[in-house]
Amino acid sequence: MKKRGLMDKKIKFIVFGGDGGTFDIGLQSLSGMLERGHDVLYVAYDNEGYMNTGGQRSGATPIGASMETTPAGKKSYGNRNSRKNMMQIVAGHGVNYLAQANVAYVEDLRKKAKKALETKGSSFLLVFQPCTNVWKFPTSDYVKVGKLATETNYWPLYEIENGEYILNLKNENPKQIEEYLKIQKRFKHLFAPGNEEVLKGIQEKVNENWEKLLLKASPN
Ligand SMILES: Cc1ncc(C[n+]2csc(CCOP(=O)(O)OP(=O)(O)O)c2C)c(N)n1
Repeated sequence: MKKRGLMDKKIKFIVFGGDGGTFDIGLQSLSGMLERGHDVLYVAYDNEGYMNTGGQRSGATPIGASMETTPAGKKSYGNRNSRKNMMQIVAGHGVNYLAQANVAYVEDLRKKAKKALETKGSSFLLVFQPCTNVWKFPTSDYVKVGKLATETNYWPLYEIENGEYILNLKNENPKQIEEYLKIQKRFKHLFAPGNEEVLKGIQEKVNENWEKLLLKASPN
C-alpha cells in the first residue's frame, strides 16, 4: 500500500509465534524475513512443544520431557533430542537485536520489547512461557516454575546487541536443575530408579551451556 501511494504511515510489524511455528513449521519463512531484514519484531513464545494440538514434541522440547509423541515408559525416558539453539540460528542471520526473556521477569521483558521495537530492521525475542496443561503443574506455581528456569541457569536472560552478548542476570548460587524438574509431571519419570544418568546429563548440559554463555557475555 505504501509503494502504491495508498498510505504513508510508518508501520512496525509484530509477529507472535509459538515454538513449533517458529523452530519447525515456520523456520523457512522466518529465515527469509531475517535475511531480507524486514522491519519486524518477531516474538517467539516458547512453551517447548505443540500445545494447541495436544502436546506433541517440537524442536524446542528438552531432553527427558514426556510428550504425546515421546511418552516416557519402560523403554523410553521421553524426548531424546536436544532443543534447537534458536538464538544462535537467528543470530546467524546477522540480526541487530535479539534477546532471551522469561514471562516471570516482566520488567526485563518490557525493557527488551522496547529495545526490540526501537531496532531498525528485524529483531527477535525468545520468551520462556510455562504451560500448565502439558507440563502439568498447578496454575498457582506459574511464576515459580518460570523463575526456577532462570534461577537454575536453564534459561539465562541475555541479549545479543550488534553481535555483543549481554548477560542480564547472574545467579550467585544457581539452584540445581532437579528443583525445576521435580515440580513438573512431564519430568516425573526421571526421578524413578534407572534414570539417574539422564538427570545427571541434563545438569551437565545446563552447566556446559552456561559456561559457554559466560565466555561470550559481559555481565550487565
Ligand atoms: C502449516 C501448519 N501446520 C500445522 C498446523 C496445525 N497446528 C495448529 S496449532 C499447532 C501447534 C502449534 O504449536 P506452537 O507453535 O508451539 O504453539 P502453541 O500451540 O504451543 O501455542 C499445529 C501443529 C497449522 N496450523 N499450520
